[in-house]
Amino acid sequence: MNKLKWVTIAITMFILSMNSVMAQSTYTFIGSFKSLNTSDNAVTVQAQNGAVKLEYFQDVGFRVRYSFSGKFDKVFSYATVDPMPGRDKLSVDEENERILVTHGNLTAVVHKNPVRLEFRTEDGFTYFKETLGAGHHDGKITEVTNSPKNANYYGLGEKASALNRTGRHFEFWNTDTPGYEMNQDPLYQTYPFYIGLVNKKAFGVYYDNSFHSSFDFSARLDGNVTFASDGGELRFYVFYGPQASDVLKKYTTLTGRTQLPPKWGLGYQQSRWGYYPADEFRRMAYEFRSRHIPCDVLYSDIDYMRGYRVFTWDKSLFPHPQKLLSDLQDKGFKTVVIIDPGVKKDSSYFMYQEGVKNDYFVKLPNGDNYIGRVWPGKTAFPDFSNPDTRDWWSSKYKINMDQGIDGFWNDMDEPSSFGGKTIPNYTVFNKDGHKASALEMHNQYGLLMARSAFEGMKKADPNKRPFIITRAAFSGVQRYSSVWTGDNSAKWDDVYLTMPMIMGLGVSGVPYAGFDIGGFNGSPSGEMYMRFLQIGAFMPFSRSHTVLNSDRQEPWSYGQKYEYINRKLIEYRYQLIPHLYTAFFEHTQDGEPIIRPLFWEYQDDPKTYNIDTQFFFGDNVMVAPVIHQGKNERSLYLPKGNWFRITGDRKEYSGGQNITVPAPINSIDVYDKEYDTPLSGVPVFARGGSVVPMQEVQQYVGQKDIDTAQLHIFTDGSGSSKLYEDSGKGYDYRDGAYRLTRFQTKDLKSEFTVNIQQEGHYSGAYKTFACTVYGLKSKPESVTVDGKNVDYHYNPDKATVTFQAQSDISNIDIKK
Ligand code: MIG
Repeated sequence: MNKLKWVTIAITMFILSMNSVMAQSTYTFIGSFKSLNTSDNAVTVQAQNGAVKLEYFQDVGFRVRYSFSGKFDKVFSYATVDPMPGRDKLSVDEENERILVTHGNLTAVVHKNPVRLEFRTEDGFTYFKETLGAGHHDGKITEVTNSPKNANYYGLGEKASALNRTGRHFEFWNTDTPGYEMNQDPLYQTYPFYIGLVNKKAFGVYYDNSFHSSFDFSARLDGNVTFASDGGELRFYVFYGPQASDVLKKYTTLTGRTQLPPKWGLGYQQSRWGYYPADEFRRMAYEFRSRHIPCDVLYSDIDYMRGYRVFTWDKSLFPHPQKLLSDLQDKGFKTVVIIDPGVKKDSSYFMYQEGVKNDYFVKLPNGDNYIGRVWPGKTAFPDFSNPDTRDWWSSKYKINMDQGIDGFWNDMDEPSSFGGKTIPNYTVFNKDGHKASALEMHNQYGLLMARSAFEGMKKADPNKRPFIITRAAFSGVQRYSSVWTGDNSAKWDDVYLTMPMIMGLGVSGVPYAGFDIGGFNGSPSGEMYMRFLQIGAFMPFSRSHTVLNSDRQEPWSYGQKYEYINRKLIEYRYQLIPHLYTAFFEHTQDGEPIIRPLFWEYQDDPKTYNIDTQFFFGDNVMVAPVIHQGKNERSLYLPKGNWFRITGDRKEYSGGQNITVPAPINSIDVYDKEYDTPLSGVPVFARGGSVVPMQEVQQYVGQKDIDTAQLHIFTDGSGSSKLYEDSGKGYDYRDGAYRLTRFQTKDLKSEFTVNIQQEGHYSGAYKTFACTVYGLKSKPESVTVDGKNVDYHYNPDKATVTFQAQSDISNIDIKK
């Protein structure tokens, strides 16, 4: 090669590298079409300023990848399932101005000049359409798409604002935000997933990107939805409904679902920062049992550790942890301990020693371990994106589990570090061998710590269902953990926020969620605590928790009257456990949320699109709590159909209207045994045509063998309901040790029938169904079960019929 050629190459290289380091002054968009390449179940379009690749994943939808270099690396994602669903074949049709890429009845249209994508159904409904489309600027990426005038947006997880995201701007950067305010953003968790509702049809988009990012729903740029991220690939999945539940089913096929938790995890749970020493736990156990307030789990906050060293005990406060934990077990309590990621920098502490020796910690660019400051003082941070770190960390859970710990509570995993809030952006992570900075790994820290915890519990005892709860999270966390909404406050605003936050998580694929009942910061009044509990008793995760040095915050801390009401609420939760457990099961099947917004069930009714303070608790049961001080009633919207109030007076209402119902603060003053008035402070309704399975109260899950399910059967409507049963622990259900009962009701003029079908064989299943049928205005002519007349009791005041049946029946027929 001659000298000139070398010089030319050198100059070209120089100019090329200058180009990539020189800041661009404006965003560059993808530009116009150059060529089309179809191969290997993928369609790649090269454009002026980059390329776009389309693929279709089975039961998920289209994946879109943009590359501004024109090349595509192998995809690596912590959020999506591994292995990924298979890729389907696409049919491609190139025209002059556009390319049609079709899978089944969905088509991606690639317009050529400029290259812009549009997704539509066979019948011509465009649900997702690029306007400015895909652009980049110094590694930052953006995607601008059309937002029709009547569009409504949901999702993004635990945002502290109204459920409907339309007209708002949001950010994602997991942040420790103690005492957050209404509309404060960002909070602890990141879910770059939303559901759009246009012309009553739903679609969804998931941006598989963990950098600091933002979503703008027609706020900064009217008529558009903008996703922008500070880095990474512009890679997203587009899901089509038309039902919102179809969208979530597809999203959770991609990012996974929550498996059945141990059934005790559905029980009421009690926590506070400051339960110590050991005898305080014994006292709590005694209080719950002697007051007959059901409770399954007690929590230990950071106080149990020796100088906040994870996987240790402070022996001066907890001299015999094993003895304590077995005493608590004897009384039917499970114990969960908090785990913070920060490892105390202490050369005599085994976790620090092992971490330093084996390079398990997050590093500075010069290779030193990064040291921050959290509760233990100076701390190193495990790099959970290093597979060796995950292996090591997960092997430690056995230490606590062998002592009798049943579950783990991951905190400070944003990660939070005092002074500067989090660790620096330039810290270095392993990313399973790919190497990345905190810019990319920050938002996934909690996800990966939860994964380690999950794997740790599995390792220590493969037959135990893991119980993990985490504060920080990213899409996919539902595979490993439940979540709570961090440090809320004893404020009325926060009583309201509980509902849009938990519904926001549910529609974003995270069903197992809850909030600190009573509020973390500050001390609620008895009234406020009760109002929190009237919501919290219906949450998948139901736990009271509060800050160090606040007033006592147990269900009995507000005088006898409130203790009575609070006990009734917690008892009611336990009565509803068969229904709640069934909702958990449903999620495992299709990703359904447990707490559902009204629009979820009534997508055709736009009156439901902005309701933040009513929710479905599993199938068929709707809760409309009071969220204002001094209020004794609640106005609410009943969607079409018929509704039976099941707390308080048991009145029947017809839907499609707003109603106002009593919801007294001092419901106990009007105590009437027959109508359970202590519960009348919270309006709860069952849908006509549904079957709601309940059972007797127990003080903790599994306290006694219960052989009778109480089936509450509501007429004046037709519909389907389910009851799922298994042992509540272990994995026998995967080998068929479960029973799933499906109820189908039919309400005709002359008769009301329930068809019952069962699958699976579970030896511990209910033997008897104690049935109560509601809404029978006159005494029925006959009640038959599997064709045989049964003895029944008719109560004209309540318009109910009650009777007993075996649990393996297949038909109930009530001749009106
Ligand atoms: O810096 O462990 O959200 O539930 O009680 C505060 C003490 C650390 C924050 C958690 C809270 C927990 C508290 N933690």
